[in-house]
Amino acid sequence: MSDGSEFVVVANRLPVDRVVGEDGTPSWRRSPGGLVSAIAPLMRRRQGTWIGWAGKADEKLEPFQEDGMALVPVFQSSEDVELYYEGFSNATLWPLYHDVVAPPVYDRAMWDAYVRVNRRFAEVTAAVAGEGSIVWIQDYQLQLVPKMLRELRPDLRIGFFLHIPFPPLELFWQLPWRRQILEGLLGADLVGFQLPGAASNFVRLCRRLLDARYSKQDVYWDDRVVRARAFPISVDVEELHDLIERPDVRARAKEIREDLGGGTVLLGVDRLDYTKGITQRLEAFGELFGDGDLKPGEAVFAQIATPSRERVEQYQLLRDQIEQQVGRINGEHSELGTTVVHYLHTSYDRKELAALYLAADVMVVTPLRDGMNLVAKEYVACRDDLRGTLVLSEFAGAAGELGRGAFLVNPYDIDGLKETLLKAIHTEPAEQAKRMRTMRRRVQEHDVDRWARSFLDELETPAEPQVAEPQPA
Ligand code: GDG
Repeated sequence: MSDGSEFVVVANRLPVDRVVGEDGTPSWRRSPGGLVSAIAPLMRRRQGTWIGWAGKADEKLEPFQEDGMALVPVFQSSEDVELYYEGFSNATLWPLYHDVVAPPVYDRAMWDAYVRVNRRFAEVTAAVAGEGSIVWIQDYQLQLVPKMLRELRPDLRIGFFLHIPFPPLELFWQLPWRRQILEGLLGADLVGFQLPGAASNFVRLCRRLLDARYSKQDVYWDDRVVRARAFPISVDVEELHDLIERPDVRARAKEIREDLGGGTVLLGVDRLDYTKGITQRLEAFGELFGDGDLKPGEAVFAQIATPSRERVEQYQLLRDQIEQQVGRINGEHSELGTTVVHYLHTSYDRKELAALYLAADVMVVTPLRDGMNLVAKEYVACRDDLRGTLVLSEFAGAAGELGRGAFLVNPYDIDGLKETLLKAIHTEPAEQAKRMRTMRRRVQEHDVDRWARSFLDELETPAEPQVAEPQPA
């Protein structure tokens, strides 16, 4: 065991995607996104290993090396994917943790699959991690792994980070397996959340549900101290800076603006997900034409909705709903040659995304609940010209950091949303610059690299000795 990895990341997915070349040969390409680029250098420096599913059901793969990282695939059968991933992860936990904006499904077969697959992840990790090494487990699909892993390997230092919100007690209480999930998380030494409020929800639940002793954000469990802390995730500022410096990206941004007809460009970029508030923002935008506040050609909305979880029923329903809505808004308000809403149900590469951010006058980010929302931070990171405005939901984690520069909005309040969109559209350049500068300072100083380092620094710091007797439960 001693020659195993000193640093292990465990996530549902491996950080690579399979690509098939023109001659039909398959190969791997590093997945885009901040998490991977923040962790990849750490992995190389520390002889790291990443454990996760390669993305194809029923396929058994041997460990392999890619991009300087050791990758260890975890098997998932089609049934696992259906019950553990699409089921318990995305039809139970996802809606429950996002304010139950859709009804969570409570199904015992899904739960059994969640336990089974979490155990498989724990076993693979236990076999790969070197003596006393650091293990960092990611996200809601793997909340039982910390406890299962600790039972197998008490020598490890275990961290867990939740990328999505952690619900208040009143909602979490619904979950038939609430105790198992909490105990699962308590197997970690450090449980990280996006926001301090989520860490408090967790500590409060440990106290109320498990009678655990606690002191501030520390929970005393099994003769150990489990720290609950907030680490707001961020974006790879350097990667985005390099993208927007490219002449082809600048040229593409100009072309997009011309193609959209020269009016004010509003942009939404989201996975097609019911938590993202896509229908609310389109409704508000459409009504502005009905009210006469906007005229076709004056403003245009480009909504990119990246396909996501397409086999989960709620996602299919949402897709139909949005397509109908876009059809209705365009049918009512567009004119020949001037469409008011451009809806694109597809995914783009990072260059095209950067060009879209540069082309947008108003970035509209209106989730009903979101752990953080990286799109908002990416937009800000791309606007070195200090132009553009951000309309941001109060219910996005990012509102805590960007609230002073963004136009904050309650996405459930359609009139408020309409007013805010108009305000954002009509913001003078000097005011845009002032707001953008405030937001950019925050994002530049708190990038994803700092996020990863601060989590790992905290994980590697030994727990403070107990000074005062913690409160009884
Ligand atoms: C979860 C939490 C938390 C989108 N379309 C394309 C594309 N994207 C990229 C964006 C951004 C990422 O996907 C989406 O991140 P978000 O944070 O906005 O949302 P979730 O996917 O729900 O992420 C969230 C996050 O985890 C991190 O902790 O902030 O709260 O829900 O980076 O740019 N990327 C490419 N093509 C697309 O079409 N390449």
